[in-house]
Amino acid sequence: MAQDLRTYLRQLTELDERSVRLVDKEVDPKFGITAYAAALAEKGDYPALLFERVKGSEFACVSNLLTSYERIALYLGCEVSDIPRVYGEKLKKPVAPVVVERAQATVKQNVIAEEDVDLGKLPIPVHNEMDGGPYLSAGVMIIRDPDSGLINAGIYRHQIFNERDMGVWFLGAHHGGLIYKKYKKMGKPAPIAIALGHHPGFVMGTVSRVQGIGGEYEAAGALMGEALEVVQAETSDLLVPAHAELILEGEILPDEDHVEGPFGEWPGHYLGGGSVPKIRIKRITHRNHAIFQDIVASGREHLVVGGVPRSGSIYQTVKQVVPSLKTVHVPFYARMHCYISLHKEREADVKKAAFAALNTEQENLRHIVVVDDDIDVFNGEEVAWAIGTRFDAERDLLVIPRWNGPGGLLPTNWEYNAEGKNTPRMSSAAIVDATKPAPPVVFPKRARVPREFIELADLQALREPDKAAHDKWF
Ligand SMILES: Cc1cc2nc3c(=O)[nH]c(=O)nc-3n(C[C@H](O)[C@H](O)[C@H](O)COP(=O)(O)O)c2cc1C
Ligand SMILES: [Mn+2]
Repeated sequence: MAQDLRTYLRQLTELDERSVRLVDKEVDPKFGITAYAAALAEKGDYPALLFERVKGSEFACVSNLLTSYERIALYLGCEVSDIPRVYGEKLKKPVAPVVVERAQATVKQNVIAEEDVDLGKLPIPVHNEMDGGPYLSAGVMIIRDPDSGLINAGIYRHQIFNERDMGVWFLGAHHGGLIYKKYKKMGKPAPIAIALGHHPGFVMGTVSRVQGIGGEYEAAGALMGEALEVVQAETSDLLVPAHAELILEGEILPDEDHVEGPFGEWPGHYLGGGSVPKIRIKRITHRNHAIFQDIVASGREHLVVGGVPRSGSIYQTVKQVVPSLKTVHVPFYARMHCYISLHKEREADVKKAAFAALNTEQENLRHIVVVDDDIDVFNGEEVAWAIGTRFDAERDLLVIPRWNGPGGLLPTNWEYNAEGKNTPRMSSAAIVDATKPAPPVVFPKRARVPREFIELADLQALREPDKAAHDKWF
C-alpha cells in the first residue's frame, strides 16, 4: 500500500500514542485551531492535533504534525543527528513517480463540480491575530513549466478571498513564480493543482531545494522510499498525487491581481504581502472523510518543515565542494542561520563550504557559522561556545554586503521610518569562521573527562538521599 498522511499518522501513534491528540470539541477555524497549538507550545508540548469537528466544515483538520526532528527521523529511518546526511543522500537518488489509473487514486473518491466549489466549506484556519484572513499553509501547488514540460511543486501561501478565489505569494527566485510569469507573458491562465494532506516525505520533498525547474516529485519519492503515485488531473494535463487527502484544481489568472496579507510568517513578524496573482478554483477532488492539512504558521511546525529540507539540501551541495564536511544544521529556532561542522584540511575549506551553503539556500540564510568536527551543530550551546573560543571578529568575520533581498520576509531586508512606511533594502550575509587553524598549526586541547572513565561510571548506583543520608550530610 502506498504511503500517505494516514499511514504516517498510524506510524506516529505506534511510536508514542501521545504524539497524536484528537480534539472532538467543535473548534472555530478562526484562531481556534492555532489556539490549541499555541496553548500546548506554552507548555513545551507539540503533539499532532486532529480536529474532528471544525465549525462550518465536514472535513477534519490535522495540524502541528511536523513539529520535531524525531518525527522526521521516524519516516527517514535514522537518528536525529543523521537527518541532514540521510536526507541529502536520498535527494541525490531521485525516484521517478508512477502514473496510476483513476480507479486506484483514493483522492478521486469524491469530485466537487465547478458550480459547487465553496472554499468556505474547508476547515481553513486564520492563524495569527493580524492575519488578513484564512490561509492555506500546507498546500503543495503543482504547475507545469510551458517550456520544458516539467512539473514543478512547492508550498506557497494562499489567502482565501471568497468561495472560489485565492491568492498565491511567490518569493524571489522560487520556480513557481518564474513559471507563472511565463504564462502571464503569453497572456494565458496557468493551470495549477493544490494538494492537501499527504505523507511528510511528499510535503518535504516539494520544499527541498531541488536544482533547476521540476524534480520535486522525484525528491518526494526518494524521501518516501517509494515512487510517488500520481494520477491525471480533472481539468488539465497535470499529474497530481493520487493519495493526497484533497486536490484543488484551477488556474492562476494572468491579469487579475488582488491585494493580500498581512500574514504572520516564519521569521515571526508581519512582512511581505501586497498585490499577488489570483487563483480561481474549478474543481475539488477528495478522499472519503478527507483530512485537511494545516501547518501552524510562524509556529514550531512552520520552522521545522522549512528548516530540515534546507539542512538536507545544503548537506548535499557542501559535501560536493568540501568532502570533509561532517554535517550541517539550519536550526528551527533561527532558520536564517546555518551551522556547518567539518574536518578542516585547509584554510579555504571554510569559505568554500559557506558559499556553497549560501548559494543553495539563497533566500533565507544570513549567518553561516563554520565549526570544527568536535562541535555538535545540533547543540546551540556548543556552537555559541565555539564562537566564544575560536572566532575573532577582526580576523574571522567575512561580511558579504547586499546579499539578501531587497524586501521579502526577513525584517532586516526593509528600512523603517516614523510614518510606518517600509522601503525594501538589501541586507548583508556574514560568515563566522569559528574553526581552529588548519593543520599543521597546533591549537590548545579541549578539557574533557576521558571517555573510557565516563563509560565506567555506574549510574545504577545512584540513589535518592534517604533519612540516614539527611542526618549524616545535610
Ligand atoms: C510552510 C511553508 C510555507 C512556504 N510559503 C512560501 C510562500 O508563501 N512563498 C514562496 O515563494 N515560498 C514559500 N515556501 C518555500 C517554498 O515552498 C520552497 O522554497 C520551495 O522549494 C520552492 O520551490 P520552487 O523553487 O520550485 O518554487 C514555503 C515553505 C514552507 C515549508
Ligand atoms: Mn522547483
